[in-house]
Amino acid sequence: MKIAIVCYPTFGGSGVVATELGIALAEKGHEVHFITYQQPVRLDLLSRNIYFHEVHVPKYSLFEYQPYELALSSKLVDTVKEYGIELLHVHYAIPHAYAGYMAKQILAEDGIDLPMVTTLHGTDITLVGNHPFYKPAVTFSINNSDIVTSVSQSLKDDTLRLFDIKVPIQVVPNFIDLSTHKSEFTDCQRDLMASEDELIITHISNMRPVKRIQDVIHIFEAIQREIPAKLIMVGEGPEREYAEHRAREIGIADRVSFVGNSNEIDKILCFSDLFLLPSEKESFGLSALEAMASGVPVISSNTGGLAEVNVHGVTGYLSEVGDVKQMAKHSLQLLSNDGELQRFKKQAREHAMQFEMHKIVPIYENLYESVLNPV
Ligand code: GMT
Repeated sequence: MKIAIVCYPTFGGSGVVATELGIALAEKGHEVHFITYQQPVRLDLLSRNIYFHEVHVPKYSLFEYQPYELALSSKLVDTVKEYGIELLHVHYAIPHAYAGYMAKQILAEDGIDLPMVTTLHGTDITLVGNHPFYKPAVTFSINNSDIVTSVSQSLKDDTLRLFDIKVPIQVVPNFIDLSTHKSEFTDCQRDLMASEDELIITHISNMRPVKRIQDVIHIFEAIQREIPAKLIMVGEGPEREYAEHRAREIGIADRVSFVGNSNEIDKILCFSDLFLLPSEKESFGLSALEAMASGVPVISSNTGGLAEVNVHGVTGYLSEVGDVKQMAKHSLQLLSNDGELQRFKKQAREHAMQFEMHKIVPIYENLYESVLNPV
């Protein structure tokens, strides 16, 4: 199949999932065209069957807001015509499904049918898309997609509750390539980050308010009072500065490392003992799955789809959003009992296998087939 994938190219769950899906499809022999404004961060362009088409938005001083959707729709039309693309898969409804719909209509004028698969990822539904300023356009573009998928049952439920949806939504969970996440913990260079007696706690996110990274700092503060430990904060975002300030204010700055965005997530997770994800909202929690795949138990909130990924009492623990005290208690329970910690590490990795890439990618392929060759 010749497939166009539209996604956000930056660090963030939806872009990561879209990129990994494209790579997996290309490895299976499909021709995959990424169409976005920048090369996706996890994309290696030297792979076979992979193309990248950059969307340029020419700046014009009349416009206070440059029309990205328009440029994206035009790029889609041109790329589909030039490469004979058969199917479009857009990740994150805003504005991708809307731009995709426009491209579909323009191509239809030339007698070209371009089926569109829209994957809903989270805040496109629960936070941004739900805003009255966007809602009619988001509802319209979901209802006019040929196939709609959501990354968790919880996100599907939210979509049906918040929007007037007239088409079926299929749940296709996010996935992980387990071969890139090592299962043993001997060669991870943990001495780079901590001394022998210290445990390593990790948080990875794009540090937006929805991630509640101030909770991460407070949970860690309680942990390190009882147990020698270090906290590694991976990612960049608007809340980082405040969290750094808070760590200094409560006197734990020397135990917290903010390392910025990283392409070596698997390396960092390899030497981590516990992963913290106390988010306000999380439709799936890809970073929690990545942690589990590396055998790192997860202490998380119980919002959205997190309970579909992190199993309470098996792969980690879940608490109400904002219940920092209980999250710290659960963390200490695990970290202070090595037998228990090892058991949870093993269980986390085992559970992550349910989301193994080779189980999930064929679901997308079957959906593509069903729309290209309906019975
Ligand atoms: O940051 C992104 O690019 C997407 C991001 C978001 O804000 O919507 O993440 C969402 O999609 C991920 C991949 O499907 C999920 O793992 C995240 O849980 C989800 N984030 C939220 O729902 C807050």
